[in-house]
Amino acid sequence: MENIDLLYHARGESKFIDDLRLPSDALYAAIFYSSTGHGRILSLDLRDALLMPGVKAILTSKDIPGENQIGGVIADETLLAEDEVHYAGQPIALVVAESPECARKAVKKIKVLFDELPVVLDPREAFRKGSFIIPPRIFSMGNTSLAWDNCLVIVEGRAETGAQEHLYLETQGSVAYPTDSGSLKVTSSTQAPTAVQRAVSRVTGLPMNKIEVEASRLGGGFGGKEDQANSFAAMAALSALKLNRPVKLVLSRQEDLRITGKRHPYSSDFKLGLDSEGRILAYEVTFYQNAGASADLSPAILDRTLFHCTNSYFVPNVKATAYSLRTNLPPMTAFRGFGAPQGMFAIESAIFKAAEKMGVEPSYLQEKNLLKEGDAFPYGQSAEGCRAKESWLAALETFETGEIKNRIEKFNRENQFFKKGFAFMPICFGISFTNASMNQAGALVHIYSDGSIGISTAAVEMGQGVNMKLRQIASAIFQVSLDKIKIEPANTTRVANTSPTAASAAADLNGKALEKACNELLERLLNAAALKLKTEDKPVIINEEILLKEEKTGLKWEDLVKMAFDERMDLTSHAHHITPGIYFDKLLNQGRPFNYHVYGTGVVEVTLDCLRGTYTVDSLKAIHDSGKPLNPLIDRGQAEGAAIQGLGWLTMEEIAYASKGPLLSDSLSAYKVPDVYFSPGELDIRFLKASDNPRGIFNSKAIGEPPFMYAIGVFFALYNAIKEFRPEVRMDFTAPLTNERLLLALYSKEKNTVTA
Ligand code: MTE
Ligand code: LUZ
Ligand code: MOS
Repeated sequence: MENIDLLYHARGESKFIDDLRLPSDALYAAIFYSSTGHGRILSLDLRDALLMPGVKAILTSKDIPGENQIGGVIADETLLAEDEVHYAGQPIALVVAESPECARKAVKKIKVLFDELPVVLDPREAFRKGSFIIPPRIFSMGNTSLAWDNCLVIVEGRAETGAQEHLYLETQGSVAYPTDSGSLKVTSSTQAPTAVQRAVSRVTGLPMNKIEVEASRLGGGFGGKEDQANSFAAMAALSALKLNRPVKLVLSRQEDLRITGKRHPYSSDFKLGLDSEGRILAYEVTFYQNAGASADLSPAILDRTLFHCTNSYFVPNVKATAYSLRTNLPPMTAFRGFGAPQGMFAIESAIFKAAEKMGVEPSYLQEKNLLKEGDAFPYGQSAEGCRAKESWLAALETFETGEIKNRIEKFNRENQFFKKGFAFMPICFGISFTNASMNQAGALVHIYSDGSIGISTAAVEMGQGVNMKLRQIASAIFQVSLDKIKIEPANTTRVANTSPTAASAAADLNGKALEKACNELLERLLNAAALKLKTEDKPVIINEEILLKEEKTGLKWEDLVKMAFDERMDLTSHAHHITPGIYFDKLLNQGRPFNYHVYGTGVVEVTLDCLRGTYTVDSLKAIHDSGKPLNPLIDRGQAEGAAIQGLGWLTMEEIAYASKGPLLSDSLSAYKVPDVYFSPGELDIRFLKASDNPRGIFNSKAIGEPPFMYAIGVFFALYNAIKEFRPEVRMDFTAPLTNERLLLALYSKEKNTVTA
């Protein structure tokens, strides 16, 4: 893979926050956090901790010069607790000391007394108590109450999905440096430098122009650093400002696991009605989102659940209600898919249940109801350039699914204690921040007098390859080699007022801004070349050479740049891009929120060991619509990584909290993610052919999140395998489907099961 970052990673040369060499006067912070899920702070005793040699200060909410507030969407989150704590892991105080070890030792000496208050961990219980983060959100189309009468089959049920830990390799962290004139420079492992800048400004009381935020690269973010890097940067900044020394705060793995929020657990009720031919006529669904103790990005995530509640199906009558509920868990946050996986899991559960009742295969219903060109989504937008059916048919043909099914049937006839299961998983994912104003980006391009190029955008490289894609764009426009192009770290002093690297849209948004800035410079250079060559015709650049009417002129890229410089031309350009034509009415819940949709069809095969409750994912295959991929190898890596991350969410990744709130799965011996042995035996994701996307950069489509959802097929393939062993079983749709749950499904005499 031609991706310069990978070389640095492989050689251990890439610098992450914890690798930064600090000045000798640097100090280190550690967080003292709540050990209980809910309580009033009766007393906080810092004396022993303050007496420790090396401890410079202990900061509490009283030391905050600005606002003790970091809530971005809703102002409901303190940086440091005041008199009450609302979740185990909630930061209460900051110890600043001469070494990280000293700071952590001192943290252990802090004594706190709580008056324990009732702890609510379950979103339905929070619902009964009326603990809403925001008023209910309802998307509707048609009229479901009238439609039920026309349905031959109606199924109802419940779908549950669990939390998920981001497990980025690099934990959260930040270094803050006091600079000239009361300013701060903050380096942060963040997906959102501008959000960090705002949070630091709010907490310190400094204006944004006195806070420079830089993000060089992340050891993964996966959404976990879209909002939640803010607090740790603000803590480092607060400490640096108070002590007037550089301060580093990097979480240990256990601190990160305990303090930070995860993917939102959801509990959902569904009701699906179909006609005699299996056409879906109506769908009602209610989502109970477990938001944790404060809003964070929950409202936006709730919206995306609603946007994706019908997945890639056309449903004429829909009523989807969503509640965001406050509980005593760490604030849940963005995670690859951003609420869509939870919404899609519910409708796939409903379809599975309907298929059971009708005695057909789920794939029969899935295929029958796929979106067609021009079909309306429940939010008013219609499917344009719809590739739902196209990818489905390509999957049937490419993977010879008929053969797979025959092979599986034969296997299941011949084996008593091993059973195979199979499932299709179509996906449809909308590209754009659902908050229209966030769909903007800037790019700053310098061509230096030696012909080398420096590019700044707000795109943060976190392993997804966006830097390589940006270099490719500039290289294609200027027709210069990749090694002439450097991507600078995202920095708020170079590109300001930016959106996070999120929503899979970084290459789209920043790439489009970059394209515009490069084209402007190219235009200037070509005009200069025409002047020099004394021609009315427009020269072109190909492979660093200037051509006129397809003839070489002898002028090379470097000569042209040098000449333009001598002519005192501006070799810098800045451009701003906004996604055209998107809008959304938040009262009517209608509009055109997405620039375009990504489609695809996954195909999954599993083998279940019915004695042990263990299984292997034999294959995960998909035909994925990535437009005309900017970089097919990077996109394949993204698709494979996303699918495996999804696989973990649905199967082995189980987060457990104690009844008072503390995280039980707070180490990597208690929380397992898929490794190479668990990965599908065959992982074969191919791109849908000839599928240009004029709305994307260079006809590409966003890739980061959509393939995550293929893994939902694994859940239903496993259910099919269980049914082969125990045909009468009727189960809840509860993910993750851990080995324990599988064994219960295979053998439990009790009703862990619900009847259809
Ligand atoms: N890939 C790697 N290696 N590391 C990451 O942290 N984050 C994912 C995805 N792929 C992530 C990743 C998420 S949640 C998103 S939104 C996109 O990358 C963001 O980057 P993009 O907009 O450039 O696709
Ligand atoms: N972040 C956000 C996202 O603020 N809005 C979104 O729509 C979104 N979608 C996916 C991932 N992050
Ligand atoms: Mo990704 S959840 O948009 O950071």
